[in-house]
Amino acid sequence: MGNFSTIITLLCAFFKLHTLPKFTFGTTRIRGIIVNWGVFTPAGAALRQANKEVEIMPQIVPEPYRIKAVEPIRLTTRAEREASLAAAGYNIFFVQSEDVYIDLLTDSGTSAMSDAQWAALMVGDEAYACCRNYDSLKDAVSGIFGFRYFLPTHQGRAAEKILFAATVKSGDYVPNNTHFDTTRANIEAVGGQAVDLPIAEGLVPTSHCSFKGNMDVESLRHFIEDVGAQRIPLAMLTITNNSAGGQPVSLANIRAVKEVLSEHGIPLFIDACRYAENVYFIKQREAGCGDKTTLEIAREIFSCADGCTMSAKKDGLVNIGGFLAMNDEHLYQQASQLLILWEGFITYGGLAGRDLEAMARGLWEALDERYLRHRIGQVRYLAERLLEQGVPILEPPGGHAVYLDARRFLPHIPQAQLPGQALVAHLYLEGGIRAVEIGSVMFARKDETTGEWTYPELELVRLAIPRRVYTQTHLDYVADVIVELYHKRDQICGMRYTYEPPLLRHFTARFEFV
Ligand code: P61
Repeated sequence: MGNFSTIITLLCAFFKLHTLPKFTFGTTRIRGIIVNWGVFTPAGAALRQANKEVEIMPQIVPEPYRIKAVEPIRLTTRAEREASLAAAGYNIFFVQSEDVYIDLLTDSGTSAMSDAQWAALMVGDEAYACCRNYDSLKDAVSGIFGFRYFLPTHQGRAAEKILFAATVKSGDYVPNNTHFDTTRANIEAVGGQAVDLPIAEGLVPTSHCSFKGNMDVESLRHFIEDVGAQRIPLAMLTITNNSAGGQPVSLANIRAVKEVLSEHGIPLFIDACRYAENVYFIKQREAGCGDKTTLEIAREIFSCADGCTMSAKKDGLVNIGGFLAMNDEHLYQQASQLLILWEGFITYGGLAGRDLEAMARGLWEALDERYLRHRIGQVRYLAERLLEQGVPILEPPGGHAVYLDARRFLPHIPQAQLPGQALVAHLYLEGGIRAVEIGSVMFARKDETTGEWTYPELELVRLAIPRRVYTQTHLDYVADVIVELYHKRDQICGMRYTYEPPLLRHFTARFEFV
């Protein structure tokens, strides 16, 4: 049996069985490995060829850590969950954390710190100015990112606020592959316009493309010609591209974007929240990068940029923290003034000394290849378990989350009846799982004069996987609950608002079932 299993594993690795679509021949699960019999057809052979550049990865990547501290979680009864959700006005943001069994609301600030990071808290130097932990963080930032200057901030959006306040004025434009909502809001807050220029494949839920998070370089070129370089104080690239499903951006795309911007003297800033996950995808998928270390790839990425914003709550593996980094001395001086005004002195930026130390260590840990292999493997494992049972998701899975495609999951519910929100409610009722709607509740817009609604193209439910927190068994549980729900999807009905706030609706709206 051992030999048979090894042969199957090697065959799977060779043929990339798990990334191929399911043919009529169907699939069989053998010791955790999915065998897709369709690969033995001529169509399968063609797809094998097409998939050659995508990485080969076994389905199960064991945890590269063992557990030293545990935090109890409890699966409540169905009746308890019904009461919790009703008390929360059917808005998952208001459900008490202790009433949630598996919390996949976000991967931001929810990581488990390592023993080294917890130990770092004890060497926190809480001096107001020039604490030693600032130096540790400086070493990590210059060692990995390589920028000449940096300023710590309490989280990513604080870095964004300072950057745009210092660079963007009313009437300016900031292009990006896709802006995250805090980035967009901070640009708009100073009168600028945030412009998304993703590649076309990035908007198609089932298109398989190795770097679906890329920016459309030709669109960028045309955009600069149309509005004029003088109205673009900077451009950004978000890696990985969160709003487009956590999809990676290639090194070639980063270089091409930089080249176009350089022709016009426009600086490039990277939204680096999930840069380490992006690095791993580059190492796995981009020609010529397989033999490079994660650190070498990171250095290459940031050598193309003039600065970055960072929410260390993601790939800094901390519960709070961030920074703004840049090469331009004048910008550094301006940003320092704003930091002192809004966050704190330039050596702590709104954080305690102990937070700076934990962040410094977390930044290095996030580049550990064994950690990244497991991390990306977890997301991929959950995605494959769902695809295997025909559950519609955004494909291929990205770096930090699996996105359910609510329009295909619940085709009988029109967007006006909020299918994503209904799915979120039922995931909680069914299994105590907390996910987040990224669809009509978050993005639909109402024309105030006609009262007409415009709905977003994608109606998604994000299952974000916190880093180093949940085990394989937890993910199996999540997959089982979703598959069970999928089998009885016809019984799920839509939702409507009972309270609809004017701004950032998803956080505070209330609902009821139709
Ligand atoms: C998230 F519902 N992301 O994905 P901060 N850039 C990028 C992010 O993903 C990001 C930030 C900047 C979150 C948290 C979140 O309405 C929401 O440290 C690509 O959170 O300030 C954050 O970093 C901002 C979720 C934020 C939301 C705002 O879950």
